[in-house]
Amino acid sequence: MKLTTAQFKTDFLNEIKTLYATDLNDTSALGQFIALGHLVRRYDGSQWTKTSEKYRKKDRKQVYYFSIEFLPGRLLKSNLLNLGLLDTVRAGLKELELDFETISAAEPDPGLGNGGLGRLAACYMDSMASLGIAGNGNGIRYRYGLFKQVFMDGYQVELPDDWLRNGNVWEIRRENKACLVRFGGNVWMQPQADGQLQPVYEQTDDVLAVPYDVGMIGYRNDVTNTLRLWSAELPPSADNAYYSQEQRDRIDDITKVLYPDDSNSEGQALRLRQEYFFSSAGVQSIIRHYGLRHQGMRELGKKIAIHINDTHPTLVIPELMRLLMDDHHCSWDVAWALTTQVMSYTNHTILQEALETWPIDMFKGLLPRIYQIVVEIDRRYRAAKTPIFGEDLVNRTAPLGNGQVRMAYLAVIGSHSVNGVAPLHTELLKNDVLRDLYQVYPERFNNKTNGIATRRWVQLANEPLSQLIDSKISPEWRQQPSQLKTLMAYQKDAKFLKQLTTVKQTNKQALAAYIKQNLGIEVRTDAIFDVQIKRLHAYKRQLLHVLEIIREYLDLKAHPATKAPAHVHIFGAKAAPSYHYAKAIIKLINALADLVNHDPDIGDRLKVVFIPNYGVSLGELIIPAADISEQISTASKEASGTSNMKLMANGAVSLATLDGANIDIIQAAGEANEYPFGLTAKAVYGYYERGDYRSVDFYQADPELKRVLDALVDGTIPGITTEGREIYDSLLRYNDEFFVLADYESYVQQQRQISQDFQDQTKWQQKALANIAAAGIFSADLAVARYADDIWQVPHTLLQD
Ligand code: 26Q
Repeated sequence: MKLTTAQFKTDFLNEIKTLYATDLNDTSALGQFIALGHLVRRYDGSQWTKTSEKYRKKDRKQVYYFSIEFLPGRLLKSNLLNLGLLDTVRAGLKELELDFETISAAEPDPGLGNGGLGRLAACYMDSMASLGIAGNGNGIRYRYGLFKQVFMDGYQVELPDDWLRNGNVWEIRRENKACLVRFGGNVWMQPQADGQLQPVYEQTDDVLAVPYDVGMIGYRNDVTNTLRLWSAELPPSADNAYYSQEQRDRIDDITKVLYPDDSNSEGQALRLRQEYFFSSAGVQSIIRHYGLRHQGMRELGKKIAIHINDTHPTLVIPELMRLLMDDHHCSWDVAWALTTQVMSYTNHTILQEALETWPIDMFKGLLPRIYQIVVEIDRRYRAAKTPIFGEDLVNRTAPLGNGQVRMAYLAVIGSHSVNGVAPLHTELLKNDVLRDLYQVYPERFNNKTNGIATRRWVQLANEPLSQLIDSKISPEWRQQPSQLKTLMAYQKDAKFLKQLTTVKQTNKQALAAYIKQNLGIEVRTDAIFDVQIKRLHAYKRQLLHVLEIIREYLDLKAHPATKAPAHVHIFGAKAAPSYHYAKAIIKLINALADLVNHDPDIGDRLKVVFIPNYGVSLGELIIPAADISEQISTASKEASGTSNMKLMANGAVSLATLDGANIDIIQAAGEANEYPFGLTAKAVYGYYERGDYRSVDFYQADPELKRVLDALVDGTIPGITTEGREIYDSLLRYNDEFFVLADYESYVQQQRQISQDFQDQTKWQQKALANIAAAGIFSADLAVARYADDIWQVPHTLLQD
């Protein structure tokens, strides 16, 4: 949209006056942010309305992306960028003697997700809007987001994330679109005059689902889509009926807090209530919207697509069946055909313990009608497939088995498409986790490699780099990241490579200032910034990185004269509050940091920095400053990874195992421009099959490794008597489940290589450039375009090369 600086200033001052009945000098950064937010909402308002009208007039097929997590990050800057107003607003604020960055930092960062899966959903919302896809998000408006992490005595302590304390400028509460979600009670089927069966519900707990809509603004294309987040409230009947405090709490609890676990399905009833709550509310609202302009349900498959982001929203399948049969009087066969036509499912994990199952007794008690439908899905699946595939395979793959509802199987059976998130991951789904279902439905399986929103992760997070890129190639890359590949023409341009070093320096200075201010640690910006930012999990192997730091420390102590570039190891990671082992690793890292950072023999040559409370906003600060991207999961365990893509796009080189999308990153940027190491997935599976992995052998064969491991238990690192022993035992007594010791040597070798290569900055920046130039293929726009073409079958406006 068009806006002059003068007009913006007038609008902004008016907004301040209307909101606060005072003048600018009397407002805080937060107050200024809220005013700006309101103003942006007004600038966007007509575009949002027009988008819905346009979709309605053209009767466009709608995509609904169901996800129990969305991690959008702060929206002020990205909304301004996408509306084309960022420069105007910055200039206007400057004339008012205000600093845009300060105001922007006052925005709370909504932590409505744990990590990769939630952030992926947010990147895809951005891309759907930017590609003109009629895309809608559907999720939960958690009253409290992911906990805030602080360290006390080196231990993680969790504090509540009260992100709504000052309200949320971006949301619109639409109480007129609320609907009821039923839990518990009894249900029985009553025959009608026409012979049809109708459910009669008795003594249900009814919850009112109230939607809050947030605009998802496309990149300079006049499109604003909707992210709809549901909040649980008392039903209207509560106005004239008695609800005990306990009943009120039970309702409140449903959307009170995000589960802080991203790997373990513990079968908690509240989690199941959350899942059904937003699945049911979302599907009800879809069907109501569809019903407003269509006669009957025949066209449903042509007009809507529902995407299931991991198994958490799988109950959309029986819920749609319920609405089609009970409310719209479809037969089972018609309802089932429509449902499978509409649904598609993405799997994000191959970890067995992360696959969701629910005890049948709990499920039946909480969702009696949905349970009846799942029983019928199960019965029909068995009847149809047993003659073809035999009883054993069908028993192994049916939605009900071992007293459990198996959500992943239900998702595959009820969808027309199931995809993994990187080529290796998809192969492992077919050959391992979902191998039996792959026999039954081979045509449903496909890969959709993850992608990232380059707009947020490069254009916004790294403005110095973006400007440097603009000075060399056409700014088209901002709309079409695949154009970044044309940067390869500057591989030999010494001046350009120097400029890349300067950009990196600038970003490192910004991060160093944050570290100094918040942690009191001084780091050299000519050091290697070696970054590992992701959830703390044994399979992600932060421990392997820690062993390398211990090695570097012992090496510097033993050989003080060693000439090597300074090394700053940077961690950002939250542990699930109940994940004991992950918390022990956090304590270990903090204890090691204490030791290393205060050792006068070490000085500024080695630093360990664990930045607390890692999240989207800190990612935007850390990623542009990274030289090394640590992607060191045990091969086969990380479905894809997405921080690997963000770091690559910002010119970090990957120190990476052949896991998830690392494989594709290494291939895209060229092996010579990365530091691959470690066991392949095949080798890991080989160990499983033969059962002959013995971690102790590695300990005994390598005296340096032995010295490093002994440091965990011999007092070298003060303050970790219990944690050090636990970790030591996990590696040696319990045989090192994630093959840390098997990969140690090749990892260390690459770290040594890095220390050498970093000294030649020209060569180093050539590698960085190769990464930046190749990162375009991991843009979320491309990924979403492939979902649109292959799965959702909706048009989009992606510019092709
Ligand atoms: C399940 C049941 C009960 C409570 C919590 C959960 C739960 C919550 C979140 C299970 C899993 C998650 C999140 C998983 C996740 O983030 N997976 C990551 O998804 C990324 C996007 O595809 C991949 O890049 C990562 O490899 C994958 O780990």
